[in-house]
Amino acid sequence: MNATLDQLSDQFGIAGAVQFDDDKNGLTRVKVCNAFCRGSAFLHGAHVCSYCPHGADELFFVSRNSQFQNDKPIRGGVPICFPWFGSKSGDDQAPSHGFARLMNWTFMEVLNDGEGTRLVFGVELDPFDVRYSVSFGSALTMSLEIANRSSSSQTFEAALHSYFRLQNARTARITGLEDSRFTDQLQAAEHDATGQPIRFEEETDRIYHDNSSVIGLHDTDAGRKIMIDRQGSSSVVVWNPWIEKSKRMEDFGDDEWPSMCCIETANVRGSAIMVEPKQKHAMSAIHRLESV
Ligand code: TA6
Repeated sequence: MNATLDQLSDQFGIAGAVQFDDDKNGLTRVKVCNAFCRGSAFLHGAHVCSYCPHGADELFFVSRNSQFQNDKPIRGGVPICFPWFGSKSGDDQAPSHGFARLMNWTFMEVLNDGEGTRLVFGVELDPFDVRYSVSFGSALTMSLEIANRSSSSQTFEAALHSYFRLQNARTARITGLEDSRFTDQLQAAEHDATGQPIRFEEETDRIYHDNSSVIGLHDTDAGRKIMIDRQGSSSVVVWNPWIEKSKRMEDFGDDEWPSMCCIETANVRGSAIMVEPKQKHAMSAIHRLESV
């Protein structure tokens, strides 16, 4: 049984720093404001939807057409893809990107100190116990811990599917992936490293493999860059739907593709994780806004 809004506010609310409310669709949201930033996340999917350092613009993109319903994923922010990525092999009825982003997570803990505000969410997705901590500070740190509570080894895929807001995807570029081979998901083709930063000139849907570099998203027209550091992740997914795919997504505006891109901290396909019985695996993403 999930806690009511009053129970959440009584147990975890901190005046002026951590507040709970229900959005207009009835989804419970936790809002954070501290010396570094403001932000928010829904208990639905443990879905971070906002991170805005004071004096800067919002980091994340959320579609104006996004649905905020219990049985739908939110289009934007940071959907959690788990325990599989994309379609589930052998089960065309399974939800895209797994169940985690469709579930109502339990709010478990809050810590508000000189470093910022850390929220902890939890959900059980048999045979896994999942804990997700989100720290809103001078950077945004998201850490997904997967515990295998079964007596046999288990394999899963996971991704923190961050939708970044861009002034202009046509002039943006992504560094840190120049030396990594990648799979083009659109052509199902394997490619060697290009040696070049990524630029968006068409629909782009790529899984980069064996990469542990710091990724830089350079939003040239906005004069800002977002640095993405990762721990426990060796895949990176890069996506921009471009013109035609945007038209095919009902929860995404036809004209929104220049205003966003996804760079996803992941372990997918050949980097899927096997966890031994009673063991855990943690994957973290740190997003830090810098001016250029
Ligand atoms: O991360 C890229 C991707 O796998 C794309 O293929 C696209 O489908 C995107 O995820 C969004 O997936 P969703 O199920 O949220 O529509």
